[in-house]
Amino acid sequence: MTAGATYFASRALLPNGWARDVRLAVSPAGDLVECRPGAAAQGAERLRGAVLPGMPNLHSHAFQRAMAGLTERAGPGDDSFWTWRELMYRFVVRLEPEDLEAVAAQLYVEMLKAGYTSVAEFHYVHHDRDGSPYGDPATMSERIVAAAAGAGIGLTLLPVLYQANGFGGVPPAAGQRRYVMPTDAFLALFEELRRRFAGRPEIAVGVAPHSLRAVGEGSLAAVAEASRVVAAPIHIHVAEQVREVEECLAWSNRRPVEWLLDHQAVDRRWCLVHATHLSPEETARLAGSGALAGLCPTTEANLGDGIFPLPAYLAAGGAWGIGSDSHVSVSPIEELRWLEYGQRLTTGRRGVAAPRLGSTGERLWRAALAGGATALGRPVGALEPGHRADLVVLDEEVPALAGRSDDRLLDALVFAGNANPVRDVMVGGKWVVRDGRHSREETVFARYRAALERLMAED
Ligand code: NGQ
Ligand code: ZN
Repeated sequence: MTAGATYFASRALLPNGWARDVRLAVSPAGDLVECRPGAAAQGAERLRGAVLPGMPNLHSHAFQRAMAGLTERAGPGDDSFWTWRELMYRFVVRLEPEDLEAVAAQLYVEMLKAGYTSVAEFHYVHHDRDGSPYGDPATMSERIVAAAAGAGIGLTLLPVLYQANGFGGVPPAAGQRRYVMPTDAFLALFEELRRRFAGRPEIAVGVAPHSLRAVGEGSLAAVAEASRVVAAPIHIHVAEQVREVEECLAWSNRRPVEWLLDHQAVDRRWCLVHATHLSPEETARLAGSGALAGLCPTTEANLGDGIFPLPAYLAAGGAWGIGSDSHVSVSPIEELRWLEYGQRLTTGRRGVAAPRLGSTGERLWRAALAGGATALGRPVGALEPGHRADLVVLDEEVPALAGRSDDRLLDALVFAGNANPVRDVMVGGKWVVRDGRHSREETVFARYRAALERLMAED
């Protein structure tokens, strides 16, 4: 093991706000052991700009990065979430394990360069192209782990349970055959992944029942219980599209989030991805549950999902984080900007994310750090002893950040920039990005390009 290291930042965002002259000591295992403001620089490596905790990305389907931009051509009929999903299913059928690893590694390199230092991978492509299980049921999961380890990003692996093509147990469609698993096989996979990756500080394992459309009441209860006994995160897509709300009402007389809150002990271990369509009562109940709303603004815009009721949710004390989901954008800045802009466009107000005095950019960044860390179930998202040494050094030489001190800096970062101001990125005490370059970016990109050529040849 190497010795720990000590760094010095002239300014850094600590849990209580911006601090000056901060000494950050990192243990050999990659944990922060000291974060002391007003300290001396002596003997420490100077960081070359303002330091932020790295952002957790709470929702990713890595393979979808390879189809970003391919679904923007009009077909003969109306385009919607559901027609996009058809194209996505056709793309999934082509993916070999090495393609998944190549695409995920490229995506994770891009995430790191953009300031995400950890990701929750909502992983549902489990089986071979014809739908038969691989000899090792963790084959595809292993590729995700290899991609994350190769890129150097922290990972919360969320194997997905998928069983039906609609509420009430509609049988799965042909395009879903790579996802479908019996509950006992799924629980065995979850246990196996936990066993294989125990003791790896950069990896956590949780569970993800895909949605109330895809998982029935009994299976959902079994998965929730398995995660509860080991205190693992549990993520689920919910109420993303109006049609889903209508189908849930027809099936159960309840709206999706209402149904979930009525049937499960939803608490801060839970992340409800999207949760776009909420009644005022659901909004208040969800906020009060302590669960995270997993907001993915650029994907939600791209798919025409709708706008999350952020003002009422914040007023009720709700927690949230951000995810890049289908990866039409890979930038925490863009997710946060779109989150706020969607609200401004629909409410006619400004500063919606920061209803009290203060910096909107800082409120957005800090809320997403705290929510993301909870959703990932790992000690990340804060420059504080006991947390992973995941940090982002901003290049203060980019014009948008020039002359912007402390609480103006994050406003400039979120609302005023075009160039990516991320200069250096550390994950678990290791530098993965220096001067805007990832240490393995050429190799990773060469593999990605080869995978893309193969995938597009099948078009
Ligand atoms: C997914 N994506 O699992 O990739 C979904 C589409 C579905 C988003 N919901 C599939 N954005 O919801 O059935
Ligand atoms: Zn999703």
